[in-house]
Amino acid sequence: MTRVRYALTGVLAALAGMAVGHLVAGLFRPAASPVLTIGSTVIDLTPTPVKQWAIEQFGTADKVILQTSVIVGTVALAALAGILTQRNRFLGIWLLTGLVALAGIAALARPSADALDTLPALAALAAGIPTLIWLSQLAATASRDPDPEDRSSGPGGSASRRGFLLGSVGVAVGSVAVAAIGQVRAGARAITNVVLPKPSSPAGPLPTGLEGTVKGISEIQTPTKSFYRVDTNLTVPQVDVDSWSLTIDGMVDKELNLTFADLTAMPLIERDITLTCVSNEVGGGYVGAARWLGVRLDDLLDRAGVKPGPDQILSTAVDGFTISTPLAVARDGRDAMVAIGMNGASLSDVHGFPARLLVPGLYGFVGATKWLTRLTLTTYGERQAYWTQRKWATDAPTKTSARIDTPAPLARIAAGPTAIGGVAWAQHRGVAEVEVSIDGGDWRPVTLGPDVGIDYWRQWYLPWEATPGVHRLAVRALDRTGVLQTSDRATPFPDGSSGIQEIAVTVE
Ligand SMILES: Nc1nc2c(c(=O)[nH]1)N[C@H]1C(S)=C(S)[C@@H](COP(=O)(O)O)O[C@H]1N2
Ligand SMILES: [Mo]
Repeated sequence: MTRVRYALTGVLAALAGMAVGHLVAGLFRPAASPVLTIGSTVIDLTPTPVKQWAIEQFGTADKVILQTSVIVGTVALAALAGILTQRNRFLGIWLLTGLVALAGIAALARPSADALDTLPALAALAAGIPTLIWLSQLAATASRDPDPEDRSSGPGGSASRRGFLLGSVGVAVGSVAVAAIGQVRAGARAITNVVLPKPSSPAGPLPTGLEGTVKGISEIQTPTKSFYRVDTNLTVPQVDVDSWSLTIDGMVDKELNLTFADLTAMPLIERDITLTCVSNEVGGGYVGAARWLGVRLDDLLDRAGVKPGPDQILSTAVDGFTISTPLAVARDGRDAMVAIGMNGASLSDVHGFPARLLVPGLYGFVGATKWLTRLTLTTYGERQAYWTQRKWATDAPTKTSARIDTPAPLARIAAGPTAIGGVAWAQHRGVAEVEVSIDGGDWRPVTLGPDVGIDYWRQWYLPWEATPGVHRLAVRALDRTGVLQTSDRATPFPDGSSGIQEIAVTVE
C-alpha cells in the first residue's frame, strides 16, 4: 500500500507538471508543450521503416498512438520517481527533473526554437517538484499511521490517510482543469481573414462530376474538410500572416524577401490539381483533388534570377521542416506554384496556411511544402531535405493508379443492376482509359467522368449486373502517354506504391 501511495505521488506530480506546462505553452507557445515536444522528437528520431510501419498500421491515428506511448512511458518513469522518493527524496526529485529536462531539450531541439520555448518545461518543473514534495509528505504521514485493521489505532490514523487521498484527488482534478484551460487557449486563435485577389489566369467552371449519378464515388472535387492530411507535425503550425514572409535565396542573382501582400500583388493562377501522398497504398485514401490559387513558381524564380548550377529547390517550412524538389521538374512549364488558396478560400491551418508549394505530378513529400517560408536554390550534393536524409527518393513522380470507391472491399450488396466506380490518377500525364476485370475475366473499358486536365484525377464507372456469389473486382488505368498502370507490387518506400487494386464483394 505504501509503495502504491508513493508511486501515485510521482505520477500526480508529473501530471501536475505536464498540466501547468501545457497551460503555459497554450499561453505562449502551443507547440512547446512538454507532451508534444517529446512526441515530435520521437517522430524525428524514429527509423524510417518503423515510421512507415506505424503509418501503415495506424493511418492518421499514428499521432494519437505516438502521443499515448509518450504518456505511458512518462507515467511509468514518474511512478518510479515516486517510489524512489520513499527511500530518498532527492532521488525522486532528480528523476523528475531529468524527465522535465528531456522535455525542455526536446523543445529546444526544434529548428524554430528560441528561449521562450523552455518556459513550459520550467513551469512544469516549478509545479511538479513542490507537488512531489508535498504529496510525499502526506504519503509518509499516511504510511506511518497504523493499519486501519489494527483496532488499537485511534481515529487519527484514518485522518492522515484521508489527507493523502484528498491531496491526490485535488492534484488530479486541478491538473485536468489546468490542462484543459491550456488546450482551449492553444486552440483559440482567430483565423485571419485573408482576402484573396482574383486570379489573372482563372480555371474554367468545374464540370459536374459523377457523384450525382454513381452512389459512393469520390466527389470530383474533394471538400477541404475531408482532404487527407499528412505531415510530421503533432500540432499544426499557426502562422501569423502579418509577420510571415517568403525568402528566396541560395544560388540566385537577387535574394527576395516577400510579404504576403507582395505575393498577392503578383499575377495569380487558379488550377485544378490532384495531390497524392507517397505513403498511399494501392486503393488508399491519401489522395485529394482541389482547386488551388497561387503564384507561379517560375514567376518567383525569374524575379530572383536563378544562377547556373542548382539542381534542387530546397523549401523550408516555418518549423524548419524541409522538402526538396528537382529544379528541372519544377521549371519544365508545369503549373508549379506557391499556393495561397484552396477550393475558393485561403489555405486552412492543416493544409499549410498562409502558403504552400504545389508541384503537379510529384508526390507531396517532394513538392508540396506546407507553411512554406523559404525557397533555396541549391544542389542535392550540398543540402539534403528531411525525407532525403531518411533515404526516400528525390525525384518521385506520382505513379498511375486507379481506385475502386464503390462497392467497398468485402461489401455485401444486393443482386441486380449496380455500378462499380471510383477515381484514377496519373498526374501530369493524364488518365486515358480505365479498365475493370471481374473474376479474373477480360479487362473491360469503363465510362470516364469529365476531363479536368492531365494534372487532375478522373472519375470512372462501369454498370454491372451483379449475380449472387463472391466476386473479385480489379481496376487499372492507362495514362495518356500510352503506359499502362503496372501490376508490379511495390511498397510506398522509397518512391510510391504500385500494383493493381483487387477487392472481393459478396452479392446476395
Ligand atoms: N511543412 C510540411 N509540409 C509538408 C509535409 C510535412 O510533413 N511538413 N508533408 C508533405 C507530404 S508527405 C504530403 S503528402 C503533403 C500533404 O498535404 P496535405 O496535408 O495538405 O494533404 O504535404 C507535404 N508537405
Ligand atoms: Mo506524403
